[in-house]
Amino acid sequence: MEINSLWKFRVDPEKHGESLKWFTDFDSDIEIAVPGSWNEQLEEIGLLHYIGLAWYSRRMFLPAHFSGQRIWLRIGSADFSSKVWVNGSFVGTGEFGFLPYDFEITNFVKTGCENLIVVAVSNELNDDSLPQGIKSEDYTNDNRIREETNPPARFDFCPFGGIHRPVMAYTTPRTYIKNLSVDMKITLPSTGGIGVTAEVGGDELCSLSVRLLDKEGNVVAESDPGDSGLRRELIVNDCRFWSQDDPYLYTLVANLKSGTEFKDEHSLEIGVREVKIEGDSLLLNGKKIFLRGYGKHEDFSVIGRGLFLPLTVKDFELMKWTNSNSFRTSHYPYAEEILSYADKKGILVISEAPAVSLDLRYVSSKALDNHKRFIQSMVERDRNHPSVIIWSLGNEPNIVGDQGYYDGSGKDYWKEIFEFTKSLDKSRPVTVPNCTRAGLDDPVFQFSDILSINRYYGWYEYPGNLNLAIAKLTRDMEELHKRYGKPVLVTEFGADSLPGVHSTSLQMFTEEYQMRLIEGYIQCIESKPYSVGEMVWNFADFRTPQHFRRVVLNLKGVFTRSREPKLSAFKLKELWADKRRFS
Ligand code: GCB
Repeated sequence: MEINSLWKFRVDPEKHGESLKWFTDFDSDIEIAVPGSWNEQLEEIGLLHYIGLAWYSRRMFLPAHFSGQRIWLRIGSADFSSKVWVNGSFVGTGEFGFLPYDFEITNFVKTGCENLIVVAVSNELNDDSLPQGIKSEDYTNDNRIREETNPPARFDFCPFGGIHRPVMAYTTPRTYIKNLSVDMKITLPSTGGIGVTAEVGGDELCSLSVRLLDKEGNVVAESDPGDSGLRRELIVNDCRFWSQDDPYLYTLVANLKSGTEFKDEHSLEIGVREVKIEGDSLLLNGKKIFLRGYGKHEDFSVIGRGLFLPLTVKDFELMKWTNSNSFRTSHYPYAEEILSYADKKGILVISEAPAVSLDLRYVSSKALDNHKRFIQSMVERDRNHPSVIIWSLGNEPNIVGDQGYYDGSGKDYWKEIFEFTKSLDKSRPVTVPNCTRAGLDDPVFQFSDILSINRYYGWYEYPGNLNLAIAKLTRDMEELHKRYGKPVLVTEFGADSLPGVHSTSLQMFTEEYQMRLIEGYIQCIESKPYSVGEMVWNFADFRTPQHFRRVVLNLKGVFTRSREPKLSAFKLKELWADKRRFS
């Protein structure tokens, strides 16, 4: 049962709501739509740049037939943290943004009547949070006052606040399937090996059985009914592998029993596929692939970072229209609905943890622990999506160019993060995009399976000079590959452009300049045998904190914020139609 639409809303800049017991409800005439950010919806009451606490409340009617089962409340995401009360009782905390939280509320609710949900959401960040926060004083202390943004942020996207993904109430049986984790191994030409492990909630001893259905509903493989335990393995002969050209999904049905008694059943769409790095190549089902795509954001006018499915449909159509095959969820995990859509549409995804511009000088053991726990939840949430082919564990560490980063602290930090991720999932390559300022000695390269670089030659460095830009890009790529001997992926490159501004000669901010820079980069990247992809920054213009470098939006979109194509979109469509390099 979705609990979206309009919620009562009240900001709490003084943070006195808890002592005033607002969790038992509060007075307010203001309403806000969920999912959606408060920033643009409620700009007129002063919330465009608001950083702080805000309270949401809503009554939900729970039908009588919910009784006798476990009742859950799920918040798809509330950024960047939240606390939840039901009928005045505290039920839990959503520690991280961008990820869902499920709270069991069985003992706090009554069925057949209305129940009160109150959520306090904060978009404040600090040194230990993910993403890491920054204060105005930090800029002053570092002598970087010209870099200060308003609101202060370590990253170049709006720190939208609010409940951003759907809120739901649902039931499970007392003994239930808590989690299903699917792993696979393929044998060419057409055998699929699928492993399924279930985690069970409740105290009964259970066993799992699974069956796999094709699109027509035929059972193509099933587990042996005599087996016990919570792990099952299936072999699928003549398996139709999932790929970007044929995103075929099977339905996996998992059934839980205690003795002979049925307990729970769950179904999941899965794609059978395998991702590998071999030498300088990225392989999907043993075949070389090359990523042609974008860095994106969850960002749109008015709704902010809120999930808006019409936009998801439109964006995927536009990605296909430009002949792209992939995107990176810069700089945080996107809504599950978007990943499921990528599974269906055959779009390849790099899913990213929100460790953006991590400043190791301020990192404590708590921050490291938070980073690891975030990755664990992200992997648990997204590991069954065939579209997710690479994990990105952060973006552009050491953007401040701190020397201490190279003397061990950066290396120790990233070693632990990479090893931890590999211990959770060995089936996907892992990477962290590096920035120019951190340079080619960045410790992330030692641990990454793919060397990812974000480069802005021709924009922040060597502005307006495309020849020099391409020469510098070439030098970085060659040197990187020589030093580390791994495939190279250019995860970001681009230029701002103001739609409708044109010039016959090279001139920054024109549509032509953006187009020619993108074209030059693509020609260079695609000429290197060790490169495995290019992702243009950005798919669409997006809102970002105030700074003299930005005219309200970051304008590096190939599409405007409302999704009209700029010249570069037509150029990409043409360049990416050419598949010769990969046939
Ligand atoms: C970057 C960041 C991205 C920014 C981009 C830019 O390197 O990864 O978050 O938006 O540069 O446009 O400056």
